Amino acid sequence: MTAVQAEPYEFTFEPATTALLMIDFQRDFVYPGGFGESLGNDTSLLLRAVGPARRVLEACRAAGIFVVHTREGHRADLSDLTSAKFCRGDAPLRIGETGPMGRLLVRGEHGHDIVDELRPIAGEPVVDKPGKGAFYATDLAAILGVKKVESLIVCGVTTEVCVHTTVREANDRGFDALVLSDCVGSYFPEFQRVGLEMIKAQGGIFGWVADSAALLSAIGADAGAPAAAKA
Ligand code: TIU
Repeated sequence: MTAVQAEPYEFTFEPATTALLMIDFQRDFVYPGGFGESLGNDTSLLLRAVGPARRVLEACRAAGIFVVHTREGHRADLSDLTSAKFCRGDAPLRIGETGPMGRLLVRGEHGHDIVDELRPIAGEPVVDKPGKGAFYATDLAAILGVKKVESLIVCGVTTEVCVHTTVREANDRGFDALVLSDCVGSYFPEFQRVGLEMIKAQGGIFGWVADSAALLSAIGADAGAPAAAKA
């Protein structure tokens, strides 16, 4: 068992039955010109999570921990986009409309894909999800089941939307989830703070929270080491 200093108390996991879940690190959320900015947000707040998440990704790969990535988005014909989702907000550009990185949140478009720094490698499934939660209308549960995963280490964006929804769903499905505070990001500093508080409150009502340094130290990686050069 590996033990991580976490809140509200130590998080223990068996690396062989653990997955690193990288949620929605897509250009559409993290960079200007995408879906996130079209909703009126400052994307630089999300970019801060990419460096720490990259160190965790590389350390988990080196430790042999299974990695799964998710992407939020829709079919090109938008047949899986509900009006309940399409109509949210007062955005100048909506899902499916064309911005500088292609059609917003549409699969196959440049903006829909994962940022270069965190690009998946062979053996790391990418789960395309039409909703906020990663279990809704996806095969994520099947993939984790085949690998006999019991514990999740979670990085991603945004903290209070797709990360929260997914971690709540994971808890209901019986997974223990550790959320890494500096590897998740919100467009709203207040939501980042409160979102993390909510996970670990009430004795860890639906998860644990630690920073990436605590995880890296637990798996024997050096938190201070620079991330390896881009492939
Ligand atoms: N808007 C926002 O905060 N998030 C999303 O729309 N999706 C995800 O969190 N991935």
